[in-house]
Amino acid sequence: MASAAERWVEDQERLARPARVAWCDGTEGEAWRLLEIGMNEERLNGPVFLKLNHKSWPTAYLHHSDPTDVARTEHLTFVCHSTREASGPNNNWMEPAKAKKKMAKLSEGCMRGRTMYVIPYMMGQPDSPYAKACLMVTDSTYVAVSMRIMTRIGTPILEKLRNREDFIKGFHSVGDLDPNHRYIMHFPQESLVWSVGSGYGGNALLGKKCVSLRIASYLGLRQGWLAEHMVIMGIEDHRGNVTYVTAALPSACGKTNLAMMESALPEYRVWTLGDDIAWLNIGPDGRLWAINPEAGYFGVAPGTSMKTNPNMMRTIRRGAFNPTLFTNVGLNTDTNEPWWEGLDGPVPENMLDWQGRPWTPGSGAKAAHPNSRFTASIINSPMLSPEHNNPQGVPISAIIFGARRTRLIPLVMESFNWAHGVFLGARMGSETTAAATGQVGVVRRDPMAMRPFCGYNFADYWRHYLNVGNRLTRPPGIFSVNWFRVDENGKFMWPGFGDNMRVLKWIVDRVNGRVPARETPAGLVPRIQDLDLGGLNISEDKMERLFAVNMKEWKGEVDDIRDSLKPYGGRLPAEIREQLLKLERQVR
Ligand code: GTP
Ligand code: SPV
Ligand code: MN
Repeated sequence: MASAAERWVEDQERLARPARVAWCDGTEGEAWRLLEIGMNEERLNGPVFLKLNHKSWPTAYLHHSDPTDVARTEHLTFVCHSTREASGPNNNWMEPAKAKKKMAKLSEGCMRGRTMYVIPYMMGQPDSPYAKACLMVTDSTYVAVSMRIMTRIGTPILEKLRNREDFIKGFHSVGDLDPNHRYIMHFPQESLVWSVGSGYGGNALLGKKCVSLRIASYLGLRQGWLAEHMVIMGIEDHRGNVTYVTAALPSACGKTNLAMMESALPEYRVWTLGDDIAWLNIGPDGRLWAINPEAGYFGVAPGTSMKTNPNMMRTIRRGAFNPTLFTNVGLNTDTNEPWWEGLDGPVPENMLDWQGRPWTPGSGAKAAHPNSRFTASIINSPMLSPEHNNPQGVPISAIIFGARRTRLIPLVMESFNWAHGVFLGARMGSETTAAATGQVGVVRRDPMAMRPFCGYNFADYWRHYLNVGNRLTRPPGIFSVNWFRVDENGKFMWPGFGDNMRVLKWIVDRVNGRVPARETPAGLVPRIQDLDLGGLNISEDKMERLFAVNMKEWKGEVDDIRDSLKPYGGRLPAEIREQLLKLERQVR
């Protein structure tokens, strides 16, 4: 008798009518076969994969996505609970039956003449009690190769899938790539993702935002855990003690850089566990435990260099485990090497831009798309935590909420308690970036860096967050950080990157009860003398300004926060309303 998995795949085949069906076995031989297929497969203006210089970039390949398809499209992303209220004001909603009809129409025969890859995969270490079994189909060779880098795939996972019905399903087709036929639909009540019309990023690599955040956050609500847009890292001090922290920052606001940081403080070092997504479970010991459901990086290329992120440069140049993919970066045609703005060394003389057109620095536009990315296995990371495969995960001592704010928000702040910490997250705002289509650089509310990723009503999410805190006997401290405050000339006041360790060290000192803090109306901030600023050339005046909390300037901010919470009405938890009232009193 066919398993539920096989029956589901047959249904998709009947709908999409591919020329052939290929079940991915996850072997290494298969990876090279898929790359070979991609190198000979014409899409757009060239092959799916272009082999790069393997002397300097071992196992690296270049891919171009359609120029209309270069970032997540939030306006085309829907979360379809049976009621609009369950999806919340934070999501686009469509009545599930109507949404399915629409998607079925778009999917009808959409894989004609193409291969349908069937990918059995697991989010999380397969033996972890917190891992989830998933199954997806796709007609994109690029997505098939990417999924094997980003997740744990293959036949052993299929065995796990065979005797169960509760796996998470994903249908993906590039369709005709017409933006008018592009939809990323989620059906959380059935653990189903249905994505047509895009071949790039979170729209297409379904294990990432669709499954591990939107679908998983709703599973977490029902099962008592949290799926978060967070880095997981271990911070080791000179005595060898490792403190594990997670950090939530919106897209393209510094998670990957933080997770891979080369510490400016010689007696501290960072161990990476994850750079984008964390699943947080309440352990039997009453602590919060984190696993990274993913197995790879899908990181922003521009700005990545030996100066800003040497460990990532080493990772993407290593190519030891799985291929490394580059998408929408420039190409140095003399050396056949990838190139992007911010890469070390001089600008190459002969270049093609991210659309394959001849490019010179004088041409005004960027050679690499601002949301161009690399895809690389986390195994290639030189600073991979020895705990990365631990099925239980790691115990978390601090949760950090960070955002991109040129004004108001101090470099670091600690919450007074869990409820205040949840409010710090809920009232987060951040200036928008190129990671999603739309205007860049405007402040928008992005609670917990989850605005585009929470698979249900934010009001219910905050209540769930509060409940998780109440169930923890040893809850982590909650902090907020902002690396992006600028001076009157618009220059970043804080050097950032490796120097962020100075802030992390204070956080570690705080959760270990080693230093006192200074109270401001917005939260607790460091006394300057408790920050290790050794070797850093920064004036005392600048340090003061990095921590300035002048509530008189917060009026507009508080108005904006109130407006952002209004749509949740009576559903908003009382604790959040109390915190807002407190803040309102402070600006009066
Ligand atoms: P997603 O993959 O979209 O979720 O992004 P991310 O949060 O992992 O962002 P990433 O680390 O790729 O950083 C994106 C941008 O932020 C890059 O342009 C970096 O140069 C910049 N950035 C990262 N850390 C810092 C920092 O400490 N200071 C400053 N000024 N910029 C930073
Ligand atoms: C993000 O936008 O937060 C990303 C990239 O990590 S994507 O996978 O496209 O969502
Ligand atoms: Mn992300």
